[in-house]
This record gives sequence, C-alpha cells and structure tokens, in this order.
Amino acid sequence: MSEHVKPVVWTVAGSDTAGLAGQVADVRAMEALGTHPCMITTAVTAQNNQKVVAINPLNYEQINSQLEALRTEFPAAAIKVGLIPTLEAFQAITNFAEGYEGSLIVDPVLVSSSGKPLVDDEVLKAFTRLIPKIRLITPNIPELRVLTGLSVTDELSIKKAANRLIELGASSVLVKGGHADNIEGVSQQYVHDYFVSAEQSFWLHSKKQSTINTRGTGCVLASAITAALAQNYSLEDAVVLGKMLLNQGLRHGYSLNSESGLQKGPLKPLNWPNDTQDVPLLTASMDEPANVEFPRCTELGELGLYPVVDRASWLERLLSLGVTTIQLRVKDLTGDALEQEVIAAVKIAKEHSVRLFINDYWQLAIKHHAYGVHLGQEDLADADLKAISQAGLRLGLSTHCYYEVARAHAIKPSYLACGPVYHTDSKDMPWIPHGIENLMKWKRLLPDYPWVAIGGINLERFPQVVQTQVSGIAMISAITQAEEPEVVTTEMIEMFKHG
Ligand code: TZP
Ligand code: MG
Repeated sequence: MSEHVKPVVWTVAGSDTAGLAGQVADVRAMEALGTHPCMITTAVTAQNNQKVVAINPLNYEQINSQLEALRTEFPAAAIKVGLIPTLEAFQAITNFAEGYEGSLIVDPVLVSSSGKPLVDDEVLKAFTRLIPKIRLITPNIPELRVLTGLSVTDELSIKKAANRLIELGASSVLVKGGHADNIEGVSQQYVHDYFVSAEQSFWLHSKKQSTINTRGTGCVLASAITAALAQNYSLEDAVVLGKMLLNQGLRHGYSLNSESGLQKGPLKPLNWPNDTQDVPLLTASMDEPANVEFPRCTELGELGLYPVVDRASWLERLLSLGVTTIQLRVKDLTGDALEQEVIAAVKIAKEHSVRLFINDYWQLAIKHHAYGVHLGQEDLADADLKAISQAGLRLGLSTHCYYEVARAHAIKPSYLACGPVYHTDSKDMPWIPHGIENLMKWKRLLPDYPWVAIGGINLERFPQVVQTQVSGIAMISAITQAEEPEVVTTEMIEMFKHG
C-alpha cells in the first residue's frame, strides 16, 4: 500500500472537553498506527480531571446521520465503540452493527475512573444485545464486574468472568489489568492483562510505569487494536501491538498546568511501536514470567550460515567447510534410530567445536549434551524450559508474528528466529512471507537478541539477507537440495564473512 493511502477506521464514542480521553485519545492512537480515523460522536461530554460535569447525549437521528454520512464513502475496516450513553444511541449502533461485516471492538465505558456508573441499568441491559456482534470487548476489572454481575477477586475469577462474556456471545475478551488493586496475587512490578477467545487464552505482562499521565489509556488500547486489525493483523497480534502502543503512550504522556497546580494529563502515543521496553511479556498465567535463563550463543562470534539438516551425515559433509552453527531437524525417525542420529551429530559437532542445535527433541539434546535446542512455539507447551536451562543448553525459538515475538520475549531465549522471510516449500506455513522489511523491524524492536533469518533463502537472496546484519542465516533446501551442497555452502560462508 502507498504510504499516502490509509485504511479508514471509525471511533463511535464520546468527546472529551478536556482533550484527555474519549475520541481525542482514539484519534491519537489510530493515527499513530497509520490509519485514518473517522468520528461518530455519541455524546458531548463536559468534564475535567475532577469530575464529569455533564454527559450530553446525541439522539438517534444525530448519531444515525453520522453513520450514514460515512457508510458508503468512508467504509470502516474496523470500528471502535466507546461510550454508548443512552438506549437511543444503542439503537442506532446496534442497527448499524447488524449489517456490518468488519470487526467491532468495544471498550465498555460503563464506570468512570472514580468508580461512578456512567450509564443506567437499561443501557447496561441493552449491552448484552450488542455482545454477539463484538469481535473483542475490553473491560477493566470494575467493568467486568458490572457486565457479568460476578465477583472478581483473583486470577481464577478474572478468567471465569471473562468466560462468562464469551458465553454471552462475545468472540473474545481482553480484561485490562490497570484497575487491579484489589486483586489477589497481582505483582507490584507488572500490569497483567488477560485475553481469552474460543480458541485460546494468554496473559500480557507490562512493567508498571510510574506516571500520573494516564488519562485515556482504555481508549488508546482499544483504538490501537482497531487500527491494527484494519491492517489485517490477527487479533492476537493486534492485542500485542495495542499494548505496545499503550506502553509507548504512557512513556510519552504529559501533564498540564492549572490554577490549582499540576493536572494529570493524557498518554501520548506517537508512532508504530519500535522500542523493546514497550513489548509486553506473553505467558499462560497471571504469575510474573519465570526467571529462567539461557546462556548466550554468540560468545564465539555470530551464528553465521546455519544449515538445517535431517541426518548426522550432513555434519560430516558440511562442518569441515567452516560452518559454525548447524541444526539437526529430524522429522521422520523415532526411537533408537532417532537417538543414534542425535548421538552421531553431537559427536561430529564436538570434534569441530561447532554449535549444534537439536530441533524438537529437547530430552535427547539434554541427555547427549548437545550445544542447544531449537523449538517452534507449538513445542513450548510440552517442553521443560527449566530443565533445558538447568542443563546449560542454549535455546533458539521460532517467531512468525507479534504474538509469538511477545511470547518468546517472555522466555528470553539464546536467539530468536524470524521466518518465513521468503516463500518456502520446506514447511507448511500459514504466514505470508515477512520479507526483509519485517525481519529488520523485529530486529530493531528486540536488538538484544541474536536474530536468525529462515525461510526460502537461497544463494541468490543470500546477499540481501546478509545486509540486514542478522546473526545467523538458516536454510534447508538451498543446501540439502543443491546439486553441489559443498560449493553452495562455501560460497555463502564467504559472502557472510564479507558482509
Ligand atoms: N521455519 C521457518 S521457514 C522453515 C522453517 C523450518 C523452512 C526453511 O526451509 P527452506 O528450504 O530454507 O525454505
Ligand atoms: Mg518443532
């Protein structure tokens, strides 16, 4: 897409006289993530930091005419819905939502920061009718209580209440951890957000920031997720990206002067998040991420050309050529035959002082003292990361999207692999190739890891990949299916050396 053509997103929400939250915050977030925001205002609010002076709702016709004005000329790739002040407003929005095919992200603005209800019981009841149309609903903990009528006091009850919204028809829920003071087991250091859908659930942990400038956090998060969805990111990726923009916005927030002293101000999301400190850690539970450590793998220099082979005999052929990192990836053996390959590969790798990573079979890697283990994210549930770490083995992890990058970052492996950079026939992949650009983006985002590029890399593309200054360049077919594997390998090692 040309950088001058932007996807359109809508914010259907209230204005904020003070310029802190509501639609002004939505616009800041949507623009920061490269989309064009259109505004359907549901209420003109009169408020400052001290109190909500008045919520002046727009009537059915006033809201509907805004929706109609945009419907065909500026159709929305995704819509964020915030404050729905009255039943009339609800009517206008639900009528529109009936025929809307895109994603609706609803930030249920039901309770003010001070805990005061912003809508009456009738509106609350009407809310349940909208829920089945919602792709993602983003309540904070007080709102989760109001929406479900359940008591929410700890990890288990957060999950239960979120699942209650799924039962009511929401396709997914993100429970924001910002108002979690009364929740058992929350960390002093982190904010924990909980995501759940029919398919999966996870927690995001972000370092707490000490700032008074937190006005508009919920608006920014839901709007950023909307903007990411409008650019075809998966929901999981959009949630991670949204959290990244929120963390960035909190770092750049600002305060305001008033007659009575310093006023807390808004967060200020700036641009596409590209800073390590904004990346949330993604794990399966509310506990802080475990502090498992893996040794570095670049103490002897960059990983370099990194062949991925399926038999130990390949090590005999390739290691004498100057390969310094290699992976044994066996997909067609089990039992003793598999173990013998691992034993043989470890032996040859040791003779050449080469870094050998064993794919998948972490128990065998530990048992036979390989240099490291390489795992895909689908392997993480069955892998004992503590055992791998305690055995002193290095760990390499595959990543294919923002969700997986955040999940890998919580584990702090020895290296991160990014793929597929180009189209590959060596593995079934649901992901479209990232290209050099995304590889660079992630490398800049998490610069403290050695990065390994993989997927569709061959002799012709090799120089482009070398230019990205990744630590390792991995490949299967360009070596193992080459007419002269030794010649190709030697050529690529030379290219890597000369940058
Ligand atoms: N992970 C991401 S792409 C890929 C793997 C295992 C396959 C790489 O094979 P090739 O033949 O180098 O494209
Ligand atoms: Mg695997």
